[in-house]
Amino acid sequence: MLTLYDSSVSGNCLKVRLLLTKLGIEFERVEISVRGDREPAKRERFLAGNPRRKVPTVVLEDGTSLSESMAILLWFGDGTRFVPSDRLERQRVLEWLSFEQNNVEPAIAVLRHALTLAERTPDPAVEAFLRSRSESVLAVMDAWIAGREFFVGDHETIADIALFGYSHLARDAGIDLDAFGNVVAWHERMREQPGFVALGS
Ligand SMILES: N[C@@H](CCC(=O)N[C@@H](CS)C(=O)NCC(=O)O)C(=O)O
Repeated sequence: MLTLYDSSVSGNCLKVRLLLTKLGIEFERVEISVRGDREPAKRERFLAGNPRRKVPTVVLEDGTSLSESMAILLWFGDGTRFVPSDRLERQRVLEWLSFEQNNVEPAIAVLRHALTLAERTPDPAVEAFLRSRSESVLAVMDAWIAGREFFVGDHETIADIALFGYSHLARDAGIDLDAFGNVVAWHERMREQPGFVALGS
């Protein structure tokens, strides 16, 4: 069975749990604290096969380790309904995966972490900058998803799973998510999709 080095508070890990669950792939979860080294022995085992030192990390049955949520989504999603075979649709999926890593995650995930998980409160200027960045990325998403059911094509893909990971946690980052009604409606649609799992479950 696969092992997923996981964190129940991480949107990056949720992305991987969502896809594995939707694909019916069984996995064993090993919870790694993202707040510090509370269980040194477990952390040592995790770090031994993990050069990037981050969760999520998946270890396959043969010991091969996979990291970076986007790359893991592609690894398991390729050849399934979650990654389009059409070249242009695949391109669109990759564009949204890059957007998520370059824009959504560095704004919403970092602000959420600073406000809810970090030991020190952020500098007000940094907080204001991250809030403004978060609102900008949500505005981009809101404009794209208006009049669409999903980010690419007519059904859920790994682009939706990736973007859901942190955008649905924007309220934890103190963002008024209701200002982005199309995104909120898409979040509801995502919760209705087969195999949905919530953060913390
Ligand atoms: N770009 C990576 C980011 C991974 C990442 O930052 N993971 C965080 C949890 S969300 C982590 O491992 N934090 C613990 C640490 O840095 O020690 C991905 O998408 O998987």
